[in-house]
Amino acid sequence: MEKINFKDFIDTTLREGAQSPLLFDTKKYFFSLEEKKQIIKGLIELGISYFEFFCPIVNQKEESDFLSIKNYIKSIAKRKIFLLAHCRVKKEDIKKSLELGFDGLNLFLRVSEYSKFIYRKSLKEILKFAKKEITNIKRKLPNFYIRFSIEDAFRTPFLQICKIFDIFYPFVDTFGIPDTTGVATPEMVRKFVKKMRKRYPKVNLECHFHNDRGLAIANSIEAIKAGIHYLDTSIWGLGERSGITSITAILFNLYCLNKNLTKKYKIEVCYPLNVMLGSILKMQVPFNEPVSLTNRTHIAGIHQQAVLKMSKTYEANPLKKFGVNKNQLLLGPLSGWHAIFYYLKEIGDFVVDENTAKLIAKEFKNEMTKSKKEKDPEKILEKLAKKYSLLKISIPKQQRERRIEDLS
Ligand code: HCA
Ligand code: CU
Repeated sequence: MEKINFKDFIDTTLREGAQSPLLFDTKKYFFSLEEKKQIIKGLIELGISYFEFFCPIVNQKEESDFLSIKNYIKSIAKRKIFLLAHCRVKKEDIKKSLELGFDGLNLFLRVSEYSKFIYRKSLKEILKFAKKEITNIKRKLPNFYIRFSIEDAFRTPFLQICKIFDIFYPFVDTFGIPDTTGVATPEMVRKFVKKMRKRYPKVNLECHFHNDRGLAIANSIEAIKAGIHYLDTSIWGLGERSGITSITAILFNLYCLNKNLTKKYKIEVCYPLNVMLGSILKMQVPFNEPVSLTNRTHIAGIHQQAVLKMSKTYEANPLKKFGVNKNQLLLGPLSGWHAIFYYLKEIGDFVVDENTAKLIAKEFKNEMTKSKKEKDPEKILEKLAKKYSLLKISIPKQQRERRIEDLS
């Protein structure tokens, strides 16, 4: 493993995340100002200090929201928070971002053969303009943060990237190497980052991985191991198409790699943060998000039986540390008699022996697989309990609250 140089995450939920198709699927289209504040507050609490915003030139709302958020952050943050504007290499983008008081620019340029046709100016003219702008800014504001990234870096020949980066190497803080189209693999990432580290040892490197191949998380881990300084993330990995790296998924993986890497973050905020986004989008936390209750939900009989006896059998990862502090066994046609026995005794408060539970389990599974509309497992079990004349005991409220497991 190379030396780990990792400094921080750059949250882009309000920029890349706002480009997610989920905002269209949920007919939300954009985050409201209040929701943006909620998102930022949660992320600051988690320990994130860098936030990327749309260049305020995109529309009036982005501009006025940014100004309110900037003030809001001042009122809640106890440490320095960096607000970065995602800008094209264009006069109007840069000028507006400077005027509004951003702490830095995340400049991006497309040069790959798939996108270079979109510019009206020649590449030579654009580079000349960029160099002039960047050196001017740095002369006037030496602490102003500047990142320069080349879009679609993993489909752009390395030497072509170098030709451009060589120009900006003395002037910028960070080089961005985004996998815009999600084509990279961990091996490509490792090699690419190593070459970049060797050629540009004095700047920070930032990566941004799209999840088109489902490799965003694997690529992110590899990039951090190979020595990058910053990684772009969003809550749930929200972003264009299938999104980017989820902040909670990468924190979870870094924790598994080496706990020290997550020391400065309040990782127990991870799950509540995912749930918060769910309440904004009116959706469940995605089933493939590692920091989710789905990842603590057990369905098959053998799994439920094992979890009831020893949860570690199917719960290997320390999700509790990330705020997932309960688990669920869902009753259904795949449940075994153990889960049904447990449910009848511990949740239904019935007096029941193992043999009766086995008989009830058999009937329950039959009922659940019949193609009838009524499939509420709890109602079916109540009905069966009645049929078997099970006695219900009443447990005093205080006693119930003293139970160790959370049965809510
Ligand atoms: C975009 C593309 C981008 C930019 C990343 C960057 C990408 O939506 O404008 O500025 O480094 O994936 O390349 O998100
Ligand atoms: Cu992107």
